[in-house]
Amino acid sequence: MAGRWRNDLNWSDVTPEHVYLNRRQLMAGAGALALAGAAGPARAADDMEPNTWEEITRYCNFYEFGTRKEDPWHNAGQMTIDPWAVEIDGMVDRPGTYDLADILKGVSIEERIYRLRCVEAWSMVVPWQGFELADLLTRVGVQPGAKYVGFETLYRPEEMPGQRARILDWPYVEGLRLDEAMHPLTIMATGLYDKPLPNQNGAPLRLVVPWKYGFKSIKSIVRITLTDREPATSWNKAAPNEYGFYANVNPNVDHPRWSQASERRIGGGIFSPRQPTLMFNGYGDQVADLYAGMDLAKFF
Ligand SMILES: Nc1nc2c(c(=O)[nH]1)N[C@H]1C(S)=C(S)[C@@H](COP(=O)(O)O)O[C@H]1N2
Ligand SMILES: [Mo]
Repeated sequence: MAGRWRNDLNWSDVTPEHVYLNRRQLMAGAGALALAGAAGPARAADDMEPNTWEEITRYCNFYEFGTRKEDPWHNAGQMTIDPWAVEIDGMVDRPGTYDLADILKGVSIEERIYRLRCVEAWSMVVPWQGFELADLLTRVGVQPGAKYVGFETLYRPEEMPGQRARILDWPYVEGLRLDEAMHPLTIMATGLYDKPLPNQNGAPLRLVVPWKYGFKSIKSIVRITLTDREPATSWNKAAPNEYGFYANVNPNVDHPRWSQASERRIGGGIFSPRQPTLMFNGYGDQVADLYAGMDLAKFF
C-alpha cells in the first residue's frame, strides 16, 4: 500500500531529521515537550510538513465537547471509548453491530499524511493512521441499489457536555456519495503520530476525507448506513445556505460570510502569510473525475 498515493509518504520522510527526532522524543514522554517546541521554526518551509502533536490535539473542532478550539482537549477525556461498537445497517449484505476489535482485525492500518482544511479557513497537516473505508464497506457487502453512506457520531450527553446544549441537532451526522466513500483517499482514522487517536480528534474511529472541508470528517463514529437517498448532514441542517452536502474544498466558491481563497496554516505564527487554498485541497488530480460535469457552485 505505501507509496501508492502521492500523499501517503511516511511522515519521517517529509520531516527534517532534527524535527523528527524531537517529535519522537515528544512521544516518549512529557519531558521532551520543551524540545519539540524548539523545533517550531524549522516548519514553515514545506507545505506538507506535519503539524506538531500539540497543535493537532489542542486546536480542535468537536462541538460535543464545546465550541472553543481548546474545549475538546480539556473535555474529551470523559468519553468512554472502550468498549466501542459500530452499527452497520441499511443496504448491506451483512448488517450488524460490529465490535471495533473485529473491524480492525480485517483491515490493514497504514499511514496517510493529509492536509486538513477547515471551512473556517484554517488548515493543518496531519499524519493519520487508518484504513480505507472501501475495505470495510466491501467486507460488509454493499448492495447494488446503495448510492450514499451516512455516518453518525456517538450520542452520550452525560459524557459530552456540548450535547447538553442545543448547539447542533445531535447526534452529529454526515454523509458521502458512495463513490466518494469508496475512493482510496477516504480513510477511517484510528491513530495519529503512531499513537492511538486522542479522544478530542475523534477516537476511536473517525472519517477523514481530505479533499472536503473538515466538517465532513465526522468523529467518534457509532453508525454507518448504506442508503439510496442523500443523507442529512449536521451543518447543512444548521445552515443550508452556508454548508452544502458536497463541501468540496473550493477556493472559487466563497462562504457567504468569508472568502475561501486562502487559509491560515495553524502553527505558522501570526506574521506568517496566508497561503492560497487549493482546489479540492490539492487532491484534484485524484478526485476531480468524481465531479465531472457538475456545477460546483450549485453543488457546494
Ligand atoms: N462529531 C463531530 N465531528 C466533527 C466535528 C464535530 O464538531 N463533531 N467537527 C468537524 C470539523 S468542523 C473539523 S474542522 C474537524 C476537525 O478535526 P480535528 O479536530 O481532528 O482537527 O472535525 C470534524 N468532525
Ligand atoms: Mo471545520
